[in-house]
This record gives sequence, C-alpha cells and structure tokens, in this order.
Amino acid sequence: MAEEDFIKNLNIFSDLKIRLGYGMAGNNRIDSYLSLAVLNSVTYPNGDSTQSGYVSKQIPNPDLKWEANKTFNFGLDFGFFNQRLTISPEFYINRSSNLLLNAKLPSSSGYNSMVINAGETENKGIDLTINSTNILTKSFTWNTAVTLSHNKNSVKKLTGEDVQLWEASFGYNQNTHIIGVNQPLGQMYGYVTDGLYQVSDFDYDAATQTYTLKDGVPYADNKNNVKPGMWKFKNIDGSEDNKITEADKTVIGNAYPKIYGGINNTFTYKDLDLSIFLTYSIGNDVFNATKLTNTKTALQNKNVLAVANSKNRWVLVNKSGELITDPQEMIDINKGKRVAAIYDNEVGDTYIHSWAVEDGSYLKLSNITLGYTFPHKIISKVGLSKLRLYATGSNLLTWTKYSGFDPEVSTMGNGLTPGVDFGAYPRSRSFVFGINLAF
Ligand SMILES: [Ca+2]
Repeated sequence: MAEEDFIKNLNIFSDLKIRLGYGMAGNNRIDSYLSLAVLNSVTYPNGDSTQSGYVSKQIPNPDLKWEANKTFNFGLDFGFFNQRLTISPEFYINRSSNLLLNAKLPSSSGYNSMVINAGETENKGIDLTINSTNILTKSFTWNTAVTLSHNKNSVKKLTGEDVQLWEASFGYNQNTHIIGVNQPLGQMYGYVTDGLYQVSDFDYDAATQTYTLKDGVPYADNKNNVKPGMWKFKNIDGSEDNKITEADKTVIGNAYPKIYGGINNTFTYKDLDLSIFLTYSIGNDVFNATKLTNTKTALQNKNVLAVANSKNRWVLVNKSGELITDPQEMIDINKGKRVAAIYDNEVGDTYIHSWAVEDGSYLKLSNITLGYTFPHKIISKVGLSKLRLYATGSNLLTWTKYSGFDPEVSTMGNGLTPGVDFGAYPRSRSFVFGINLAF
C-alpha cells in the first residue's frame, strides 16, 4: 500500500502493509498413541532378582480426536521516518475444538489421568510489535523493540456439564477452579476472605471464658466453633442464615494476564554491544497454594512461612506465655493481624479462599548480554573472520508484589487449573561467558 500514490502523498508512512491470514493446525504437544491401550515395560523385584514385564500404561480412549486450531488474523505494518519506527498490530481470532486435556481420574481406576477431548475455546486478541531505532550514528546505535499482547479467551463448548469445577490438588480435596461455557478459562474459585473474626464479632462470657458469635455475622460449619482470629468469609449469596456454604463460592481470580510482553533494548558502541531484555505481565493472578498450606495451623510446631510469624499471625498467648483471657488484651495484641490463629487443628481448615490469590503482575530483567567483537583488522592476522566475547546473565531480577518465589508459575500441569503455585522451585539465575568464533 505504501506504493499507492494517495499514501505516498500523505508523506507520513515509509511503509504500509495489510496482512490477512487463515489457517488450521493441530496440537502436537501430546504423546503419541494416547487413544490406544499401550503397555509399558517395567522391571519388578522377584526374590533376589528382578524380572521384566509389562503393565498397562494408560486407559485407552478410542474416541480421541485431533485437536483442531482455526486461526484468522489481520495485521497492519506501519513504517515511519524511513523505517526508523515500525508499528505492527495484529488482531486474531482463534478457535480450538476437541481440546486435548489430561483429565484427572479417581485413583480407584488405577490410573492418574486420561486424555480426553474437553471442549472448544475461543481466543481473541491483539499482538502489538513496535520497533524503534532511537539513535543511529556511526559509532553508537540504540534500538528498542516492544511487544504487547492482549488475549481474551472464552470457553465455547464443554464435554459434559456446562459448568465444571476442577481441582488443582495440593492435599485440600477442594475444587480450586471453575470453567463454564461462555466464561473465560483460568478462573479460580472459592470463598472471598473477609479478614479475621474480631473480638467485636462476639459476645464474651467472662465466667465461662467463651466467645459466642453475634447474630448476623457469617460463619461456616458450626457456629459454636468460631472464635476470634479465625478466617472469616463473605456471605456472597446473601443467605439470611449467614451460613457460609458452597453457594458462597465465587470466582476469586484469573490466572491469565490482561497484558504481557517484552521490551528489548540493544546498544552498540563501536565494537561493544549490549542488550537488555525485560519481560512483563500485568493482571495475572497466582493462587499461592504454598502460602495456604504452609500457614495452616495443622502445621503446629512445624515450619511455616514468614508471613505466618507472630507479627502477622493472630495470637492466643501473650508475651509472658499465658493464654489470653481478657478480651481487651486479645484486641490490643492482635491489632492489624492478617493471618488466622492456630485453631484449624480443631476445625480442620481446608478452605480455598481469596487470601491465597495474589496479584502476580511482574517486570523481569530476563537477560543482559554484553559483547565485544574484535576488530577485523586484528583477527584476520590469525586467520579468523569473527571473534566475539560475551557475557550473559539470565533471570536476574523480578519486580513483583507476589509473595512467593516467582509469579511466573503454574505447577499443576493441567490447562484447566492454571496459575497455581504449590511448592514451585524458584528459577535459577544463570551467567554464561562465551566466545563466538568464525573461521
Ligand atoms: Ca451463604
């Protein structure tokens, strides 16, 4: 289009192109032969020796179909200032049908999971790429490339029920995610945390030293078991009995970011080159199952996370080690406390609640590379055509409010329960020194 006279006459663009595309593809991120009854060879102990044998590897699914991906995309390329600045937005709609999913099975089946066609999803979004040559002189150049992606996904069809609850299992035996037709993927599901029960939520009987929950204050399970310092949940369905039940669970987060991308800056100064690569994600939630499980008071006398130290945790014992019986002392000592007291030993707390959901937005200094290319004059004397020394540091810094090790996490290996951090091992920082040689 840049060659058209009416575009040329505008004197704005150095390039203007339209791209249109349509395509269909499968998904090759699965193992082969999943529809078949396959045997695995194993060795098993037999007395003092081992014997080889075969066991069934998987439940066959003869109805298994290929996942199909249909994509329509529309892109524009704008070039300005003699291509010193290029901007390329691309819009796409993608429909995936017969989504392949490793579905969890009850362990009574003898298998952990089985691959099924789970349904159909739609992805709509925009990818934006901006390239800019900020400085271009004989000895110094500075180039910036920015990518920005926004994607909106939605479930269009589900195999089975139209609304399904899924569990990312970390020992709670509770559902953690909800998917539904015409809803986005990645939705976390549970109770909405309303802080901790305060002393003022109760009537205190000094004679028997018992707290009785006032009428109108929500409670789960048995009202008589509720005490100051326990997790409190919102009565979302507005039920008059103020009881917290399954009906009070709601969407408490979404694993997918609103915007994500990268920023790459490259500099060259004479024979030196430097590149600094940042990645970012905005608006993704992380379900911090590590925090949930490792602050649980079923873990009394065990290691807990720092978030559950006495500065944050509601305490029942004062500094002199005495059980607090005076309500006023209970109020004073627990001002500003954010983590539930050690009661769950009694009530077996396995609630999935929004306290565990954290903003996982981040900016990462993913990579810095510094290189030096020896001048041709020098290296040609020793018969080389190129000699470059470089040093690269990867995964150097992360700026995030997320309290766990790394907000870029999903430990639950299942597309329907993403964004869960359960004991994820932090990514290592690495440094590489290298030589590029060409003869
Ligand atoms: Ca309720």
